[in-house]
Amino acid sequence: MEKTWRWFGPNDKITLDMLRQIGVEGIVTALHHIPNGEVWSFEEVMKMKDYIESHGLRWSVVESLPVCESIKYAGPDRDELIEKYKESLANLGRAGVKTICYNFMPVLDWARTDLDYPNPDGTTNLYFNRAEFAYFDIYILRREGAEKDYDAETLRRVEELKPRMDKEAERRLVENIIVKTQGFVNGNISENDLEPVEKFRELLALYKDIDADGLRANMKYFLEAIMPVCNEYDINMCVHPDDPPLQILGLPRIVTCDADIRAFLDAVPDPHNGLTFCAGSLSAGTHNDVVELARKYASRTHFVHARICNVMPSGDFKESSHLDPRLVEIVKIFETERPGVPMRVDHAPLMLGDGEMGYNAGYSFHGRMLALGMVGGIMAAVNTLNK
Ligand code: DNO
Repeated sequence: MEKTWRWFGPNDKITLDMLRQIGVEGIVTALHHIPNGEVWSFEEVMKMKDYIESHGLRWSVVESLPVCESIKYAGPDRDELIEKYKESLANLGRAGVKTICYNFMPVLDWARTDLDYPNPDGTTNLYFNRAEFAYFDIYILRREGAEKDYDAETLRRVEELKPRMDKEAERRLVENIIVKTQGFVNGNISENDLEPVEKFRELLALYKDIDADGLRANMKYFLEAIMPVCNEYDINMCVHPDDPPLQILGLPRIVTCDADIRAFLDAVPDPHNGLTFCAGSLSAGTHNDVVELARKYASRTHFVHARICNVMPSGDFKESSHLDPRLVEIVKIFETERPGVPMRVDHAPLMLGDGEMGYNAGYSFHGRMLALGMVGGIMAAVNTLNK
């Protein structure tokens, strides 16, 4: 696999020169300064590409070219937005940047309740506490009928949590779930929003009449519309699975399991319609056998996210080590079947001063560097043993 790294542009504190020193070969980035829905002009694309190349690296993957909400819920301006999306794709294609990661998750891009959960060894991790998430849903968002979506044990934990949830604890939860995890990925809510919960409620309301089938139809509509451009420029689209791969907040979620993946691949049977194999997202659902999924969908995978989660009996989950045996198997599958496919490590712990650096949640330097070393080691072992 090609060793890539998610880099957030020239303002990222982690520089391209640093990345070259640690064995990164390709860059995963986006034009983060261009607002969602606006065209990425050829000039802007080339500026980024030249900048990356002037540092001896290549722009391997776009993560993400964001799909606007209005395309997802089929708003009145969706055709206009799809035309703009096609223009951006054509400009990327002309520039030779041909692997595009995107997601089709309504409203929320990814969800965690804790961004610095302490580990016994002094590092910290991202963490998803199901009871805290349910507390957010029931008592902060006050979504109608929310309790019905949780099992009795989770509801019991929510009540246990309640006395500890003062204003500060609530503010932190809001910040983690809908601000800090969303803003930097071109999400809907940014650090500048004064009423994030209110804005979030309005966004959720846009989906009140859309079920999974409705969302599937909208995804198919979008993919069918862009496939001619992908064919013309040989662009591979790779959808990121829903993170976590569960139904949450009453929203439809359609990339959560084997059947979902099969459905969107079959809906638009074009090899350019593919998958970002995010082992971490898929492993956060106990219904998924993530190694089996890797085996099954390697041929339709155009981009790999190397990380993996441990799900506890409570439904809480946490990132596991990049040396987890399941990840070793997955690396082996892709290294054998898809040599050269871009791979980036993801969501590594904060360690050795990472915490003070103000990095985007999940995107530490030392933690990711160690993870890249681990995954690189697995790749080298697989290649040696395969000979
Ligand atoms: C979080 C990421 C996601 C991912 C997007 C792709 O760390 O895995 O934000 O980039 O969902 O569109």
